[in-house]
Amino acid sequence: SFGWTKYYELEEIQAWLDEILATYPEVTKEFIVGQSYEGRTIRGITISHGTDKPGIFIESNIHAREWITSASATWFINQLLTSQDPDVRNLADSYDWHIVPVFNVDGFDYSHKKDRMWRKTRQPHSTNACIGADANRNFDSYWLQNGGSSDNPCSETFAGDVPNSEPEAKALVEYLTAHQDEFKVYLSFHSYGLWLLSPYGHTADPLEKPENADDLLEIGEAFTAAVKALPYATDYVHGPTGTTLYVASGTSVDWVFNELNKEVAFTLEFRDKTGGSYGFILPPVQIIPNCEELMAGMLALIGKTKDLG
Ligand code: 0X9
Ligand code: ZN
Repeated sequence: SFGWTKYYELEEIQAWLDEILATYPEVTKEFIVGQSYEGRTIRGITISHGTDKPGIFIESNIHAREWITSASATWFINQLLTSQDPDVRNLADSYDWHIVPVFNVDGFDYSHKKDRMWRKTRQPHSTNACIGADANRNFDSYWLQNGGSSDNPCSETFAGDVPNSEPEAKALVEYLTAHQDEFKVYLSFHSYGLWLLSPYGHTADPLEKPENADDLLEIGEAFTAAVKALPYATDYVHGPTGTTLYVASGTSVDWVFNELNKEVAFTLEFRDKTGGSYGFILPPVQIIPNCEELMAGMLALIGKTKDLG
């Protein structure tokens, strides 16, 4: 049976999702973001205990090899449905959750079956043998500008020939545009490095910052303190993407923040730690500790977001 002591293939995650939807028909509902290049369905689950609660959208595993992200997303879904912890129950009951555990379905499958270190999508290029684009550079916000993304199809950060060239990105843009009133917080799960990154990602100029930059810092502070307070004492680093990590334009988070005008949007970079010996190949024994950190951080992030109004 499904659990969090190993990583699962796409088919197994999909089967688990079916099981969850069948077990909790009152509070869960499937949604379909669209189809991948290879024709797989990009599926999501909504969890809501009531109607018209503030919405939180979680996109996970946009980068294929970042398996800890979908392992954590499925764990998080399970917690929202089964936890008896009053804080978690409150989190589950007070918000409408929209969660896509595996966004880059083609790449994820390929990373399991052919190349563990695959990152991009799987759409071939018309004039070059290299396959796929970095879906997290393919969105139409400062697309291919300011560095951190590439016009070379063989690069790991290839932005695509045009914005939304990847069917997956295009599908997400259309889905989020149509459903933009249903969420106010957007989170993108990645690994690795233990970062909590806020907009902007398209600039490293510290003077260029969002209007609510101070709020985002406060939220980041709350998240990192909550994670640090766990027995693992793990140090996340938070801050604006461009000045904290690196410039990366055309990301989903920046598109949601800039184009859909959402005030709270973060990239989470889970375990391994920066400079860690495992990197993307995080040992399964670390899945649960990572998930515990996610929950502690999430409670703080959402709590602080609510305080700020
Ligand atoms: O480069 C990325 O896409 C992310 N790091 S990863 O190692 N998982 O590939 C960071 C994305 C930064 N986010 C924003 N620009 N908002
Ligand atoms: Zn990533």
